[in-house]
Amino acid sequence: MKKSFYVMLSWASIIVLFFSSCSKTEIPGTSPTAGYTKITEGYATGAAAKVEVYTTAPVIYTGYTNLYIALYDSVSGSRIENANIQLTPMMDMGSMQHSSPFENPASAQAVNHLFPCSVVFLMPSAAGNWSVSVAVWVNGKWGSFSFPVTVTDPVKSTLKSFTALNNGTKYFVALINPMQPHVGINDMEIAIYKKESMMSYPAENGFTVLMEPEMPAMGHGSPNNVNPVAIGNGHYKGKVNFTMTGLWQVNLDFMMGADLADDTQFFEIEF
Ligand SMILES: [Cu+2]
Repeated sequence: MKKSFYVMLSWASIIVLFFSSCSKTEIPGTSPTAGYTKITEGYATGAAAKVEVYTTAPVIYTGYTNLYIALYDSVSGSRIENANIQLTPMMDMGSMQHSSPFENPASAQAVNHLFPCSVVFLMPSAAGNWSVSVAVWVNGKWGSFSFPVTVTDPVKSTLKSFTALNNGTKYFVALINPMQPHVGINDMEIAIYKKESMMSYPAENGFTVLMEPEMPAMGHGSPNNVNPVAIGNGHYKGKVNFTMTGLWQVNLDFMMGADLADDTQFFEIEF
């Protein structure tokens, strides 16, 4: 009886050790940033936090860019899983500065140890110098870390803009999906932002989007497309059907209520 009690006790301690070691170290091969590129790291000194910034690809292109922030306690080195993060993207063009659309992490709680956020870089670094400042609040302490970003124009633009016919306001439209297009039905996602000022680009949920893909070289379209509809935070989701490989032109019309805002924009997608 006594022996089995000690056996149980030792099993219990092994189980406790197993789980406590799991929470501190990551099992090799399951790193939350596996396949990502670390573009920079530094310290948000006042918050006693080390900041690492990751992207899904080594090159940052003009347009919608997912960023993943990892935070560590700068003393103990352990991960910080709860923090408020505020991004401030800025482009210095010499004679003037402007910001860009961005999305802070949706929650103060890390998702798989990371804080997902995004910046829509409006132009390539050839036109000026981009920087992103990351302000961090951890346990009531504040600090910030700023880093430069090199932005390159992609071969096929994933960022369009237009001045709306109905209200004269400038809007930016960023292509988010499909990024890996294939023959058949693809997820279609765009995000739309309003240029309120040089420093303010709020998400715009008020458009009705009509989408029509076509193959310009062959003069045909495709059936069974689903127009992107607003799902919040300026994002619009639908389905685009590519019936064959080649160059597709995805035409987009933007309506606001009964008014046409723009019918000149399209994304070229080639695969
Ligand atoms: Cu600029």
